[in-house]
Amino acid sequence: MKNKIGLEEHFAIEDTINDSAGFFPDDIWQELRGRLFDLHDKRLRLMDQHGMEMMILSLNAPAIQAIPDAKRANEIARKANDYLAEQVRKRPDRFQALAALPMQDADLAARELQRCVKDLGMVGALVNGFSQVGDADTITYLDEQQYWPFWGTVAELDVPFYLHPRNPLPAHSRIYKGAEWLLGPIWAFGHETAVHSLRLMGSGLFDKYPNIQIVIGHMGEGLPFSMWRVDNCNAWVPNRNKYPAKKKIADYFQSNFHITTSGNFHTPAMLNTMLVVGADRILFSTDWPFENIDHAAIWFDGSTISEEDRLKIGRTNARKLFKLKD
Ligand code: GRE
Ligand code: ZN
Repeated sequence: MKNKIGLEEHFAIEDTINDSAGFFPDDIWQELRGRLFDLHDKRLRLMDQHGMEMMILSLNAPAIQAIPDAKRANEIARKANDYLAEQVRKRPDRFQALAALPMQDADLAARELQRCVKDLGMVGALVNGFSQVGDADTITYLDEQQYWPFWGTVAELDVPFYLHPRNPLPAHSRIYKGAEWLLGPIWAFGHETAVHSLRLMGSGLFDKYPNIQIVIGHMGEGLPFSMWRVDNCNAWVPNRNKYPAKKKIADYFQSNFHITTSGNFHTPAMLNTMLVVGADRILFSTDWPFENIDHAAIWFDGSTISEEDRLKIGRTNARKLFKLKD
């Protein structure tokens, strides 16, 4: 398929590059490091080769979310956002941008989002899971009360918010001790992000701001497969595990979430996701540079879905969601 758009596509700056080391052997890391810094060279060549018109770019992980000092987090976020906006200005036909945000301070985050959308022309935000705040061991999740005014700004600006994975802190990773191979994108990323998404769905946030759209990657971080059970678990037991939100969890999943194919190039998973949320809420992405553009594109272009759905997932859903102009 020609003219695909991807929206989980990363870059890095000097201040954040080392956050992506450690997930890969040294020789692969050398390649990845180059890919993260590169925007206009190999990246564009591969996009051309594999029918990708556009990448909606975002900073690597966990980056800003792992800078406990709010002032410093704000400084690095602004630096990354200014750099990204400058790069997008060179090729607005091929690149658009998601803002990095200092969630250590909800007010600063709201102001930076306003600046990125209104002054820099960004089309949304991408945040890497929980944030470390004040010290490295104190963390916040985005359903917590201090973030509700921030979500008001997201709703008012009407821009999508990508909830991207990060690893749980070592202190919260006992389950992975002795089985460290499960950390990162293999399993821990998805688990962490799925629970964070469920927290948002159950919090009542989407009752207050019904137009907010959260985007999650990796074909929904396991949630499409598990969504029925979340709402129907032990259906014969009344009044248990109550949450503040008004509706069934699946209602929010189907109304307030979009899902990308990043790093999960598997047709059965995509078909399941189509059955749960519909083809209008699924969007092509690669997860470059951590996954390969050719793996994503060759799989997607040949996947057994209708051409109508391929066009939606590959392109038109993204144009609509991010209000991309011609
Ligand atoms: C990602 O951001 O998507 C990512 C990492 C590290 C390893 C793999 C991966 O940050 O997909
Ligand atoms: Zn990613």
